[in-house]
Amino acid sequence: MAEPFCFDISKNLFQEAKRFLAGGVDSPVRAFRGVGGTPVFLRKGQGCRVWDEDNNEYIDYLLSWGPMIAGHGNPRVIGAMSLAMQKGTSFGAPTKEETELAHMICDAIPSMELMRFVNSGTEAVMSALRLARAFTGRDKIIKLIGCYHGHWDGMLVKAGSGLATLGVPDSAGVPEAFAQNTLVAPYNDLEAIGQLFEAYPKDIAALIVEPVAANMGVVLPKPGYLQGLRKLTEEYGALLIFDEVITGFRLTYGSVQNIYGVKPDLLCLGKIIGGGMPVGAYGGRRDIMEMVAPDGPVYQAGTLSGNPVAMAAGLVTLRIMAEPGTYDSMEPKAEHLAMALKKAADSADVPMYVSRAGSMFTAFFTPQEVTDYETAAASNLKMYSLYFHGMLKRGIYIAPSQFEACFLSIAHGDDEIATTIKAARQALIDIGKSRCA
Ligand code: KE4
Repeated sequence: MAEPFCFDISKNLFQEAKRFLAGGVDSPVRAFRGVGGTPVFLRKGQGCRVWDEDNNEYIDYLLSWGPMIAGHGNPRVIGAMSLAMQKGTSFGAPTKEETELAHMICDAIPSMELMRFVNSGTEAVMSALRLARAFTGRDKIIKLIGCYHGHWDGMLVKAGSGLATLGVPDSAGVPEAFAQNTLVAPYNDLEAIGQLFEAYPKDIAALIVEPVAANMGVVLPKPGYLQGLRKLTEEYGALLIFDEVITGFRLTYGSVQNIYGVKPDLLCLGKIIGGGMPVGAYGGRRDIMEMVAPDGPVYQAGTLSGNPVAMAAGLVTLRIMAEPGTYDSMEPKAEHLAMALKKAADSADVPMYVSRAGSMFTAFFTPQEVTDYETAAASNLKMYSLYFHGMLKRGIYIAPSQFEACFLSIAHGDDEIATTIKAARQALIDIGKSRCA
């Protein structure tokens, strides 16, 4: 029997962190509030594995919330970053690497005619929304309940991710005036979107959507949903914005549009295109993007936007993912794992609905299909907490929230999948017993 995991050093580090960092963390969902307990402090990652400060080893399905699709410490990525660093880490001036990465992204995503790099997904979203308002001359934005688009004021309305985790549908500090310009509707409900457009036929600048949602857990668009959003936005003169900060280069080499055939007017990226470095991007129709300064009147700027080290990490990560067989190698592993989790839950008499899109998935602790935030929120969060800690103490690191996704990388091998399934079987048996107890 392996030694039980000890978390003493992480616990001490968390107490120290809370002296200087708000909540002891630099992003709320990391604080384990959604699952209880204290966060483990990670010190190293290699491939699909991470180690904490107590030297516990985990198979990592968080992958920094998605970016590490090429695995932690990928030697090709690290090598490119090292070379870039030796030449200078930031110039605040154009470099050819920005053009190279933008060219790769535009080649991979049909709707991406012109784009710009920023430093986070939040920046990408807030810039795209400012641009949409300028292009249409309208103020209102539609977002879907349970989708998360970063922490820009206008998007902190019935958001997903950490806000859903914290059970705080809105954020303090957001002026009512901001919230009034943000209209919300349930995901996967076209009728509700039609009603909003009928109510505000000439006021809506854009509808922003995670085309495959991942911030209420993974929730797939119903057949025809994205096509319906495209039709309604065109009919009423509003822009359609795909927030693909998570799905960009996650489900395929490019965008969800490459799978579903629906082209947005603007698209936001992040995470994978930075290969673990801070990068976001927004872009789309050239006639819209040409409104961005210095060509047009929409101002947006950033000291470290497109910095050489981040560009190097992104370039090599996309080159790796462009190689034949990368996405195909992850698909069967993800499918096998998702099916095995469901089978293990059924055997343990634990209610579970597993929702998967390519190499990302969520195990919802609910007997019903999850199609929107309401059905996601009906999950048994106590069971999820037991599952999270049951997996953690068996060396499997998953998202510390029911309302997030788990991710595979190209470094996850069959052995890791088998180990994960074995751990899940044991964790779910424990839950089954506790529920029966
Ligand atoms: P960032 O500003 O965190 O780089 O991106 C914001 C964002 C925008 N759009 C989507 C679809 C996103 O998922 C995100 C950020 N994702 C969360 C996890 N679901 C980041 C993790 C965190 O907040 O700590």
